[in-house]
Amino acid sequence: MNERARPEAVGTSLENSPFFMPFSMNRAFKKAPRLLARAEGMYYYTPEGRKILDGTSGLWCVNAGHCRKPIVEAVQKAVATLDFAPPFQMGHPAAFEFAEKLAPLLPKGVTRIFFTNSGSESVDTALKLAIAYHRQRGEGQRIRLIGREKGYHGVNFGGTAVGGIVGNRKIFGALVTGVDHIRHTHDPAKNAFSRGQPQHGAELAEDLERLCQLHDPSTIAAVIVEPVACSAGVFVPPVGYLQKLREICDRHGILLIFDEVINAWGRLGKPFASDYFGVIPDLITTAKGITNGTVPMGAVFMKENLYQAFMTGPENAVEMPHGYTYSAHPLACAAGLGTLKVYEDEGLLTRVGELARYWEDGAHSLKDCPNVVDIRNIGLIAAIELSPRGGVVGARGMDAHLKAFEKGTYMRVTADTIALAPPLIIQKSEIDQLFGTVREVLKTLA
Ligand code: PXG
Ligand code: PLP
Repeated sequence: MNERARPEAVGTSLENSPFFMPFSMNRAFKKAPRLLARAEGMYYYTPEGRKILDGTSGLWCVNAGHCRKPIVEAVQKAVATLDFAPPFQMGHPAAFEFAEKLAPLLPKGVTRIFFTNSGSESVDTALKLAIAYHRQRGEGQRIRLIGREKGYHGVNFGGTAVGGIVGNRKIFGALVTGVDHIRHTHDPAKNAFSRGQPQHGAELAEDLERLCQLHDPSTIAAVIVEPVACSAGVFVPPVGYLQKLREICDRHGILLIFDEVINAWGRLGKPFASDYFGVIPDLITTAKGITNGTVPMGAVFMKENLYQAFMTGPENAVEMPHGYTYSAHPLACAAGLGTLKVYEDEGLLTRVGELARYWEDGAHSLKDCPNVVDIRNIGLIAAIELSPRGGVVGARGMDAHLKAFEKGTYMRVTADTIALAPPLIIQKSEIDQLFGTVREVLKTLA
């Protein structure tokens, strides 16, 4: 066992730990910690050596499974060769090589790549790019940004502002001005227990036209949506919905941003959700699976015209005053190159196509379990929504999370919705195991 995996290396109590944990119940967690010490393939291992099936790819990011050798070795080699290189006015070969390898995977017409370090940074980068793009073209009045209710776009100011999860916004003040939101697409009365894309709701895209009329479309820079909204509880776009959003954006000269931080990297059986749904946005934001979660990295992919709009002034001027100290970090680029190799060698960006039906059947087999009010799925994603217990939102969901962990399964829960999205290397027997555990948990849950 490696050193980090030994219980005594962790200490006996975390109750007074100075670590302010992100998006966590700090006090409850520190009283009863759930620690992960190492990982391999489909599994985590606790400090005590318990084996835990990873039902949500870490946080939707470890698409190729854990501690994959080509990725680990690429990072090890990189860290011993070039620890850091300044990304402003300087470069290093792996950054250009990674961009070169990514480009052929991108949807048609999407050609240029800006590197960041997270999904949140990708989102704020894309929003800034959208506003600046319009200004470059003499449409400086296009400053409004439109998000969607229930959307999650990370936690920086721009992403929080266009985000539509109330609990993530309400304590942070005015955020960013000039932001509005279209309606979400969740309609359980018509679409509960849909398999894949719901049939009803394409017309909800018309809500964008309403905001265009309200604000004057010539003031709107961009619309940002997750093709499949994951964090808020997995909301799959109704048939025809994304196509309609694209049409309305085109009609009014508005940029369409797909936030594919989770949707990309084979999760739906294609490299990008844009490929899966056949709708190509102007910008794509991503992170997570771009390095298999090994080293933090994000990226914004954009159409050629966006890039070219910036390549107009004198050649000895900085074209875009934006970037991060760690943009295209050498370790992240190495991890990304190793990740692409695993994805390619194992066909992982399309493997879900073969598994999706089996996965869907497994998910919907839970329909008769107690307290299940909806099941949603697409690609290798499933959500099992439970009714809240005694009106207390999240209590039953948290119990499910804890019970599953006792039974050797990690699964992400948001409020009372269980969200499953395992590594794309999962075997059918492990799909059975995962849904089997969820069934057992649901049966014993008060
Ligand atoms: N956009 C989308 C669509 C995301 O899903 C982000 C932006 C932000 O990425 P970073 O790397 O800054 O976290 C995300 C991240 C969950 C969960 O349990 C989802 C995310 C992050 C943490 C938890 O649903 N998504
Ligand atoms: N704050 C200060 C004072 C800085 O000097 C920098 C970067 O140089 C930043 C914030 C931004 O940090 P990063 O580039 O890692 O996002």
